[in-house]
Amino acid sequence: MLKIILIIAVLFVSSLLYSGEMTIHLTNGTSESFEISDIEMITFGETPDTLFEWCTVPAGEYTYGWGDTIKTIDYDYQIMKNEVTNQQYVDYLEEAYAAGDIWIEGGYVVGYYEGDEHWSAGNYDFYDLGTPISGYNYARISWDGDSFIINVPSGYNPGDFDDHPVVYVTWFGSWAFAEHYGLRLPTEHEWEKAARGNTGWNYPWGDNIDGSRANYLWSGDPWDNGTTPVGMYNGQNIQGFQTTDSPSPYGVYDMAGNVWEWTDSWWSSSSSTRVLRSGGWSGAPPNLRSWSRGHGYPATSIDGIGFRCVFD
Ligand SMILES: [Ca+2]
Ligand SMILES: [Ca+2]
Repeated sequence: MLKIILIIAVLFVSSLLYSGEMTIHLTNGTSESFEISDIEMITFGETPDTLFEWCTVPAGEYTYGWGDTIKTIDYDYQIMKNEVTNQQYVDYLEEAYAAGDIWIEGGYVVGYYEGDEHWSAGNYDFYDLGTPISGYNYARISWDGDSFIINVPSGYNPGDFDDHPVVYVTWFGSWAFAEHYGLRLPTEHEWEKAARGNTGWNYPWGDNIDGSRANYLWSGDPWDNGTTPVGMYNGQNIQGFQTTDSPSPYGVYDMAGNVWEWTDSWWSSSSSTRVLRSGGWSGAPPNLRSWSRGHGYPATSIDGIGFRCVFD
């Protein structure tokens, strides 16, 4: 409950800057008042632990690649329990837009990237605004001239896809989100360790896959074909569909399927493309193996790619 109050408090603080007192109404009918001075130390960008759910990946050995090579990461790190959702990305866009860090240009959210060994510093596309493609069940963020909204596919209601993973975000847009909150994108090694630890398994839970454990093409979930709510495969029955609890050895969800995930790694030493991991809703099960690699140019913006973040 304290964590929930703190999150709500952060949201209120941003709109009640410099006012003396705020009241939070709880769902049980009671309310609590805070002096702003009690909570003024809590600001966006400084409390990722309260804004997102995290799993600890401890230092140690892990299996890497199709040959299950034993490697070691010698530091602990935190990885998001779930893929970044549409609502979380909209929250970021609203804050970044208000701060002047991003703007709208040619149907894209555009912002500044600091540059690297392959891509010079400058302005890049962060997100391809638009509407969902007919026939597929995922949402897409658009700009209505005043704010960012989550466009749902036909047959759904506003809000239905708030907790689905964001798609159409570019590597630059994923990097910018991480920067905004003081986080970073995982390397593909950090990603794979978080996905299957030192098990050598094909998937986060074992060597075999079925539709109760992950979202892939025609996997039988209620959104075929499209995204599923993040963390859905936790043993729950959702809309009559029974899932099997399928976390990674460290408790991370959707490390196989739902959306491909950007990493901070280059495809090869000479490549200017970034590595993608996880496989997604539009692909076959072999793409979902923990060691499967994909890649894309960092400005790629498509319906099957999202991301999650890490911090040390
Ligand atoms: Ca599916
Ligand atoms: Ca995924």
